[in-house]
Amino acid sequence: MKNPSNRRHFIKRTTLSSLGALLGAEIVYALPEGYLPLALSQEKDPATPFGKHEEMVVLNDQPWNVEAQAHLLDDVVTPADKMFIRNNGIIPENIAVDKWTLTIKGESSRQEKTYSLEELKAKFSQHSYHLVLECGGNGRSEFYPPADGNQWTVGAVSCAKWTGIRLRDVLQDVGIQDNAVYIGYYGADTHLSRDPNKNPISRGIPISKAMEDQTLLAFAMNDRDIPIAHGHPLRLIASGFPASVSGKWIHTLAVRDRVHDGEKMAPPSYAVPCEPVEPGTNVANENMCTIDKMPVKSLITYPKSGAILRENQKLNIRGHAWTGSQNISKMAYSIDFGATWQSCNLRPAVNPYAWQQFEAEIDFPQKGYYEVWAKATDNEGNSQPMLPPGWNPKGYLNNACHRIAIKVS
Ligand SMILES: Nc1nc2c(c(=O)[nH]1)N[C@H]1C(S)=C(S)[C@@H](COP(=O)(O)O)O[C@H]1N2
Ligand SMILES: [Mo]
Repeated sequence: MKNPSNRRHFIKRTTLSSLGALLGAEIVYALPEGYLPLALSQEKDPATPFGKHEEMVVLNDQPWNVEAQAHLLDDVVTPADKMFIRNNGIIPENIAVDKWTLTIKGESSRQEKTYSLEELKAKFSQHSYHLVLECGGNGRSEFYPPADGNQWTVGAVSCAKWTGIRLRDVLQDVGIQDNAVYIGYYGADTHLSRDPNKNPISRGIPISKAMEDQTLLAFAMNDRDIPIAHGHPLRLIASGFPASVSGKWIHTLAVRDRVHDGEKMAPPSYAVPCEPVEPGTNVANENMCTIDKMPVKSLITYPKSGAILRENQKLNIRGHAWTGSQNISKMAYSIDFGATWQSCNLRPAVNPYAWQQFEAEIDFPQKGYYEVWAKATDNEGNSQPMLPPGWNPKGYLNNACHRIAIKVS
């Protein structure tokens, strides 16, 4: 939480020591400092924000930034209550759905055109896909020297079922000019300063990404209205890129003849050094490149880190793997800190940009402490490093292998 009081620090420490009792299980790993599960918050205001699961972790409440823990992400389709929230500004209030409109304009749009939500739903064919959204800063907490910003651990990722119309179909209906290079979004959230002339964030996607089948203007998530925190009533979804391009509460799209220049579009936002740098380097903005595709990554979602087994008991692990490229081709695990790797069973993706499920049955050679590490490889041959790769000033793109602690006693 932001500026935690001493009192809260004290409460946190004492409650954490009884975490094992609370969860009804022994734990090997304690939670890192500054990591406050909703269940342990003594100041639940409001009760459980946005109806989130009580083990979701609040990293900031001004604006709201809430992450999952690995074991909460076990479902193939992430339910709303276990989906991370990342906000740059203040969530819009009193949304009048029947009056909501989407306007397409910009230098490279053939016309300015406004649609009501009903028109969009009636006029264009609807499509549903399972789509991963991962914050570009997921994993930031592992970089050293540390980077400012929300200290996401592993839980700023989700894969929900999104339903909407294709952005491509709408752009074709409006008509875009040959010199169009980028689509910029504008959402209805308010800047933290409450200055109505400032946008909290206004990013976007290159035209090639806008034209993909899976790039949606979504109005439903998991077969219901999109929850307010996640962009109700209309949201751009462009999976495979950092989730910051998937604008929430969208009312306007600009068809640009240049790279969009909205808030948090230019480096250092969502950008990394174009050439690798040594940790701690100050990098000039002109030497930073905007992130496009997200890297290959995976998460062990069962069991929860800290599980304790009996001797000779086999362990079934499972989780998900995903990539900003096409798909995952190989999934492996190690119980000897990467000395040897064994393959996992891997399921195909239900559609491009959906995460893929893996599982394995593990035999431990003797009693003791183990770490199970998981490593995904995608169709382009990219795989995950065991350490946080490519230090960068803003702490983006940490796709290091996930690991869990296991005790065989
Ligand atoms: N309008 C608007 N869209 C936004 C944001 C925002 O603050 N305002 N945050 C972005 C970022 S940085 C991320 S990671 C995702 C988070 O989506 P979620 O909160 O639905 O998980 O939304 C993106 N879209
Ligand atoms: Mo993000």
